[in-house]
Amino acid sequence: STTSFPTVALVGAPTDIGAGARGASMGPEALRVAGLQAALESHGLQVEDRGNLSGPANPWRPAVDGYRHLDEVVAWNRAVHDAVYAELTKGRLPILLGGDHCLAMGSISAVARHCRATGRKLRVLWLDAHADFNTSALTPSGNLHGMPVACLCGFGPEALVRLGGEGPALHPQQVRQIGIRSVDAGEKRFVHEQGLEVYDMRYIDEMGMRHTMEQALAGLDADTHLHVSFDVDFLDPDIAPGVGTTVPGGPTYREAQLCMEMIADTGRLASLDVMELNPALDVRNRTALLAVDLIESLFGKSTLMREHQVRKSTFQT
Ligand code: 6HN
Ligand code: MN
Ligand code: MN
Ligand code: MN
Repeated sequence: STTSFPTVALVGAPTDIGAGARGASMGPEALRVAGLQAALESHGLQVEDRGNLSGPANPWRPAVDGYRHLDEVVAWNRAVHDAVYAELTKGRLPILLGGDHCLAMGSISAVARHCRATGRKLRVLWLDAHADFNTSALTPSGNLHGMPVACLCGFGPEALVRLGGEGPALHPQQVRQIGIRSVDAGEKRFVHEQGLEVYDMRYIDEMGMRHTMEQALAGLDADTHLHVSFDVDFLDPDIAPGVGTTVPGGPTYREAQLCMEMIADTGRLASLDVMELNPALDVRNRTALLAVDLIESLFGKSTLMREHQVRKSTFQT
């Protein structure tokens, strides 16, 4: 039940420093306007809005040595790392309001550091149309929002790989990617080489979201910190147009709800990123409203399921 969640801390990171389109910098405010805090409170959660972090402006420059805006991306991720780590230390459940997906380097490096300090296991669910596993040699764009998973696993510039201290934050085996349908050619080879566990759209089409999530969530125990990194472009663009890098053929409304509900059912959610929402490309804030709806499910918004299960077991006995 929702009462088992710690106090939630909303941390806004209003930047599009790692993206290929401007506008994700307005994501945090769009999520607030869509009623995120009140929605969570309506399910009994305690929510504290920490406001927005600050960092360098977006200079909109071309790539240098395979990276766009590397210094600015480092500065933003240091701010995110420190803020998320501070919330975890206080026992809060941080929700990072992005901002583009490069900022997951800051949040997940903080989560990994917290897990090391407290002796907990870490599992990361990466909900995304993209694998975000490019390197400076593989990237077609130089945009660092296409590289966070690689950097977190140790493949990236030293300043980003070491955000959380010595050594990479993650081992590829701790990551489960769901909804993937756009991976660059070199990136695809690297994903296979590193052995990432990927549940792409073909897998979801053939096996269904229920089986997919059973696989992705298998093996979680009471000692596992579950981090969800939710790139809003995970969703089908028909229901979620407000993102910079739409890819057709994503999860439907019900598939996405089921995904969130099954995560909620584990009772292990301990930190969350909500990334890539781009209000400049949205239609009357509908993508933000949908994101809020899905986040409610992630925190156990009640459905008829419990009642249904009670009835089913009544019939079975
Ligand atoms: N995202 N693979 C493309 C690139 O430029 O590296 C797109 C990345 C999109 C990243 O949506 O978080
Ligand atoms: Mn903790
Ligand atoms: Mn992403
Ligand atoms: Mn994406």
